[in-house]
Amino acid sequence: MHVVATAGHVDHGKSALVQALTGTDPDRLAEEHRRGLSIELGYCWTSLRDVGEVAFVDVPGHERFVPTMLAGVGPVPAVLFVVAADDLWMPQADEHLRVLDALGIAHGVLAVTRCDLADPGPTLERARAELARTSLRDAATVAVSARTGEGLAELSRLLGEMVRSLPSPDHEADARLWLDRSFHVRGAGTVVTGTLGAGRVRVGDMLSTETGLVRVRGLQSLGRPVTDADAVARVALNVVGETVRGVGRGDVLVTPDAWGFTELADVRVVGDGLPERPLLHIGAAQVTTHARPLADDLVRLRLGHALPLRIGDRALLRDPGSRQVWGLSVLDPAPEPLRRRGAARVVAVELARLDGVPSLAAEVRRRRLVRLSRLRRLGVNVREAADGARGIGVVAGDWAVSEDHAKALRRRLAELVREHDQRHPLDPGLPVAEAANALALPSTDLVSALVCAPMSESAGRVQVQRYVGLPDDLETALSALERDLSANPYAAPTADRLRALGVDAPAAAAAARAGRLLRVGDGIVLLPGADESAVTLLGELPQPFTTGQARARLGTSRRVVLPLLAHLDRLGHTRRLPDDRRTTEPRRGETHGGTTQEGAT
Ligand SMILES: Nc1nc2c(ncn2[C@@H]2O[C@H](COP(=O)(O)OP(=O)(O)OP(=O)(O)O)[C@@H](O)[C@H]2O)c(=O)[nH]1
Ligand SMILES: [Mg+2]
Repeated sequence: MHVVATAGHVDHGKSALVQALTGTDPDRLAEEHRRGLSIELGYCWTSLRDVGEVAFVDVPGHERFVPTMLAGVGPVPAVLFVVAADDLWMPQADEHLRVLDALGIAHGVLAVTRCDLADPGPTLERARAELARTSLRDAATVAVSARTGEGLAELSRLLGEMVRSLPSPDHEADARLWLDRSFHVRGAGTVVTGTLGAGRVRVGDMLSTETGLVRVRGLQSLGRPVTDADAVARVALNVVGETVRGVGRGDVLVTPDAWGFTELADVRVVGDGLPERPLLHIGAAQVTTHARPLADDLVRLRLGHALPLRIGDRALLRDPGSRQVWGLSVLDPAPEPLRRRGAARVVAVELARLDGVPSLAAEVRRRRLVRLSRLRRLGVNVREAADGARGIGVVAGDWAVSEDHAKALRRRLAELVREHDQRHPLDPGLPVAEAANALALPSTDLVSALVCAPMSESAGRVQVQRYVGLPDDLETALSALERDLSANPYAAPTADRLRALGVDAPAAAAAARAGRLLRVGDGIVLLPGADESAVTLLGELPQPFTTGQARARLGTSRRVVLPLLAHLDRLGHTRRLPDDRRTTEPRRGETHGGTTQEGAT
């Protein structure tokens, strides 16, 4: 099934056209017939040749019913835009078009209707020019008359072509059903209807609301009882459960445990002049918000009530007073509260790097220590975590630690073990539980996963192998260097600093042999692993990158970056081009870029 919403100015012929296409009048209410206009959303369907069933959500055009229109188009991926041949380009045509553009709806057909009343030419030209400036620029156009039937066959053909070009929804995805209607049926109880945008619903399913669970007792699609329905679909659900009462338009039913309901979201907004309290429209929901600007186009929204949002969700902000709209994409539906001064600035810098495509590596890196189940609820495909995806240092059970954070934790763990052994020379080895505590880690499995040479774990304790041959004064010097470099990993100690610590060339060589220092060039030493993490950081630069860009990304000087890049070239991690720029080379078993959508098989 495909679902198409209508759009267009009041009284321009949307409902008449839907009726001509489907044989059903979308205006169900007596009041709608009396007043000759649509008030509520109308639902009809037909079967198109080579395409199958197409359901229409017919929206009202009157300016007072724009929120209803938004509930209608919100969850629907395609639109039939209707303009009357015998009228001008009107305000709600304009407003509806701005809404569709802000939502990024790119699939549509433009029908200039009532062509029995006037020459459709001028209207067609004007409407095409308006659409050309929006996401609907590629919409096919046709002149029709609901009265005489002219152009209807062509409209059906174009609609069929358009819906066939829609991306096919993922039936295995987690279900999210935005409700646009609820009513009571004697003998059955509560029935809710909505557009299923992703996933599948079945009779017997349990679904979550914000406050509890409901059970799907019966299911109808296009007026017929069915046992299951796959997205995209119009569905009517007979639901039972304690939280059923009061469920209606704007509520949402989702696969239990697969979504996070959030009252806070960091978003990227398109357009200027966002007021402090815009309304958020997503799916068929409308909630009040408080918008806190973070930087440029980045905003933190506090929602009037919680919604199941995911990274990459498109939505709309609207100022009902000025009728202005802003499109948004969700970057982070689970941000940390801004507690410290200057926190907003730090968050804005992080958000500026995000593009609304859920990325496991990026999310683990910015959150440092995170539950994979939490990331999954945000729409991140976490299956790659098991295969050691780039940017992830350690995975233990449900927990993932970023590469950088894992490195810092390992260093600190080794220090803790050495401190412990100094205090308790007869009882060497730090108990794993104590280590978890000292490192503020939520599970001892994480400690075990962090243990690597020169550390080892046995009998519930972490041991550090003693280095033979490294004199005590060199150990002291190395501790000082480890402290320096853990604060600033690419600021290699200067010759003066090394001299002051008594680390001459033979001492540096001995430390390097013992795996305690990494020598990347003459007199340039870093901590082991600094080369690996440099590759990760450089991989994030636009490729190819210059030496200057590499220096800035690593926050270091030419003195360090030149030998470091040469070292990476030698290891095959980077490749130097004839113009002296470089690219990072994909690590074995990995490809560049390429994120997989959640649930894709
Ligand atoms: N002559 C002629 N009249 C039409 C045609 N299509 C619609 N109409 C008339 O135009 C008027 C408005 O049609 P509707 O289909 O109710 O318009 P609408 O866009 O659904 O209006 P709202 O839902 O209120 O926004 C009605 O009186 C229809 O009979 C057409 O192709 N030719
Ligand atoms: Mg209508």
